[in-house]
Amino acid sequence: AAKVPRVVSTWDFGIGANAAAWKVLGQGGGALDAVEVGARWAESELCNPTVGHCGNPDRDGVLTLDASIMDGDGRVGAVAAIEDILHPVSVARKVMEDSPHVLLVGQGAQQFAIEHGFERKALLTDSARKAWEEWKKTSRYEPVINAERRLRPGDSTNHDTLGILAIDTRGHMAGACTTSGMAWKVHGRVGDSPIVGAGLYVDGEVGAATASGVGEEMLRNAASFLVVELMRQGRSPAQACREAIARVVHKRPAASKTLQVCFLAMNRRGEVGAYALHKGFVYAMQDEAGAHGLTDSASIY
Ligand code: SD4
Repeated sequence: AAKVPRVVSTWDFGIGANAAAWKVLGQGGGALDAVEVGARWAESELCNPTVGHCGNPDRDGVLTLDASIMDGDGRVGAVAAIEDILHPVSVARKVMEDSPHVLLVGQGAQQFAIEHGFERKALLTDSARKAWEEWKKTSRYEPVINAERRLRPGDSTNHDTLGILAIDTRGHMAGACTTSGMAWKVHGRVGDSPIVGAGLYVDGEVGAATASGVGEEMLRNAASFLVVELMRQGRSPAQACREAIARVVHKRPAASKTLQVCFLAMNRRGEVGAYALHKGFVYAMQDEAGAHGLTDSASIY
């Protein structure tokens, strides 16, 4: 495994998440702490309608958050459809470390968070509420490809995920994923991000993968697990992501033309690759050479 620290994150806001994570990684800190710090940055420091506390709500006007965190040694924790808790990724870590479980949902997840010292706080912003009121006029659920790149509050954004993968100075890997899910989703809908192997998977002996885009496609294909298993069989991160995209297309060729799916992966040697269904997916990388800005992912369409 690489002993060179490196962190990669999805979308433009990955730059900020990496910078936060690097404060840990760059000083010899662990990958697990680094990805949590990076995801926390996205959950609270960032304010756009695509992730965390400024996220757009579901069709009933309720903001529900999904998050997961996974260590290269196989430990994992997640929360799904949690409401009014600012840092779902940290609740996910508590589930991993302070409970015998892997996944808590909804009310129970919120109760667990409060019992572990998290503050309950109404999160829906005024601009997200206004965007929802605007959306209700038509009430059409039509995910917009690459909505993550439109960063103005109130834009009709429809994807919402930060995925972050890291390797530390000891060659240890970890990943995290945090999201407000698809805007205007049905209340109770859970995406890929908190589901182990769908939106995130890490195996320290092989590598790590995370996903963004319309989560139903990742759920259908256990997609992040698929990417890691393909790397296990010898594919490079980019080849593994490409093959997983091909699987998505093979399963649902018509739907694949209108929705976005993106994979980002890093193997244990620190090599990074990505692939998307549609043009426009970008990711950010940071390591000892500095922040590398944004890299355009290859895509099928
Ligand atoms: C979901 N995969 O809940 C998330 C949304 C997303 O970029 O990734 N947006 O389906």
